[in-house]
Amino acid sequence: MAEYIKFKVPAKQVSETKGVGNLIEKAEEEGVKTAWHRFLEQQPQCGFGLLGICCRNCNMGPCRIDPFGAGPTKGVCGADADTIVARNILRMIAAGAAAHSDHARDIVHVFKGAATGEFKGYRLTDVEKLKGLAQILGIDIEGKSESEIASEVAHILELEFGKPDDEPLKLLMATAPKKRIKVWERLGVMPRAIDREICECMHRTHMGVDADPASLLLHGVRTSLADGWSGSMMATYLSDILFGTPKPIKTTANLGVLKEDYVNIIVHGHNPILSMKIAEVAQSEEMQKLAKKYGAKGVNVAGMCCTGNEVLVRLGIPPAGNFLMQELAIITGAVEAMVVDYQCLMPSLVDVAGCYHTKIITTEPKAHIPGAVHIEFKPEKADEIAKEIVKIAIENFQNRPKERVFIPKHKSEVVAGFSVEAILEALGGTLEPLINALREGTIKGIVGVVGCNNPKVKHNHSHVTLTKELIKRDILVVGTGCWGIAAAMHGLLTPEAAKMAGEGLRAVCETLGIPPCLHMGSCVDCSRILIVLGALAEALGVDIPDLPVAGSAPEWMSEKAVSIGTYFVASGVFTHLGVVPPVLGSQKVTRLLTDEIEDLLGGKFYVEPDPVKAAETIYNVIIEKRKKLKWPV
Ligand code: XCC
Ligand code: SF4
Repeated sequence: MAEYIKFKVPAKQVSETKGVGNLIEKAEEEGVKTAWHRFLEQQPQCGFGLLGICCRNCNMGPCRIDPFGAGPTKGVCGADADTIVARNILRMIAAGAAAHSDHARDIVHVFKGAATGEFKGYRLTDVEKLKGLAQILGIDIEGKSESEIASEVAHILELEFGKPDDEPLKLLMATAPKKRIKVWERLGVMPRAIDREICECMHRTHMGVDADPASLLLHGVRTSLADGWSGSMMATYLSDILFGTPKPIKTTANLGVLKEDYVNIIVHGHNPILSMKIAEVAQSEEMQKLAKKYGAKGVNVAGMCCTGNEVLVRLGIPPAGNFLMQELAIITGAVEAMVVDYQCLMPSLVDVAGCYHTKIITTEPKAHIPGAVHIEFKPEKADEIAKEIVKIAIENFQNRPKERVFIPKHKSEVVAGFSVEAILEALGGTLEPLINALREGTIKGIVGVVGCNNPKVKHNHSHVTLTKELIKRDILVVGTGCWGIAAAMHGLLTPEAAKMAGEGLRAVCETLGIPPCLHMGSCVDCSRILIVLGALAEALGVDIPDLPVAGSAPEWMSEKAVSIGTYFVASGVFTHLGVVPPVLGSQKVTRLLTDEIEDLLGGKFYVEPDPVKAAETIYNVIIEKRKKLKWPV
């Protein structure tokens, strides 16, 4: 249904990415609203919310603190701005950690079923990685079958969620550097069980429990550590074992990957369990034939957001866009089905799809969208269900409004799939060449750039600008999530992009034949960045805060990003945020997060919306770290 569009979007100015502006214009002509339109309708956004000083945690409220000090300074219960801001942030961390880790839980379930042979559609693909994981978890693998080893691994990992004792998380103990573990032990923030820490966040923030901002934030640290070093880590490990550890793979990215004469299916969400199947089934001869019967040349699968990254790094499925482009893909008029699992799915997809022929297919019992077709995915019937979904898409091809199809032609070449294993292989099997390049200063440092899009920021502008500014300064950029897709669409993920890098980084990239920006996968794959950091620190005999590294989330929006940012900081990383988090209502919390936390954990947050300034500061931080290591600057 066409809608009245109250505010027009300055289409050519809201994005750095080619094709986006054209589709926003098309949307307006056709009476379709996008996130940018709704963002304008939301202006001005609530000042209390932006500052983090509204509380709805009990029904004496909602309570708001007057940021100017003239009105109320406390809620009905007496909670002040510090308590309220800290509690709100803790709840964001809890939600983010829950999203990542619940995703991990689903993967463990399938992994276990693959191990026992119960889920016939899945198998253990990377057995080397399975054995490696078993060994670091302390499992004796001598004489055991793959299935036995996997079952034991699954048993330990299942317990990570809810084991009843106070022992630290096993996967964290197996993967985090010893020096870090000591720091966390001293602070009393070693996580015990993933669900428990998340549950405790909810308990502490309930009316009348924890009122001390420092204590609240430290629990946030603990919860985020459970996410990074166990929940997300587990999702990465097990996805690699099930579907293969990513290796460099070539494809293209941007809306131009949609094909006019083909049935286009977009997989969107986060979990690879279904998206990998859809990609596999869609490419089968049977489905390609069926598509021809319906007048198409075949079936084309494209990705969106992180499930898009999962199939990109393993199968070379081209991403059609990142977070803010999900509606635009439908607005092309050329998408027969968008198959979603969970996280980062705008409920508006159904409204937009209503103006075209696209079917939005939800598949997860925990993620329904009113108006979507719901086909519940069950791993025991993976192939059947994937087939059913692909068929629906194919049959929908005949309903495509041909006269309204417009696919922007733009797409860029991409090499993605840099797992830690792939990076090691590119380096010739050891970290030594990278360490030497860092030590000599050929590469000045490494920055992990991750995270979303946010209409508060010019779409992809901060991702791309910050990245270019960093590589120009001989800083190797690694990253995940929607950053990865932004970098892909802007040509930063090709070996040729080395031309945009400083002399030193350029030489290293050219010798190794790698891009100056390495796409490591989806958001849960930020765990791969942790592994790299840990390995570098251990190899150099230092702790992570000593390394010339930093993190950045230039356009973040999701609560998962808050959890990621926090575990980066807790792991000792200087972490830049390009969008202001809702903490400014409390000077105390702001100071804790952007300053004092560094004394405790070695990392801290740094907030700067301007990507050029941010790059400059990050560079300076890296130079300081180099000086402390007595490395040339
Ligand atoms: Fe953010 Fe994580 Fe979502 Fe993209 S998909 S919008 S969380 S970057 Ni992972
Ligand atoms: Fe208000 Fe306190 Fe209730 Fe929050 S917990 S809504 S501040 S009374």
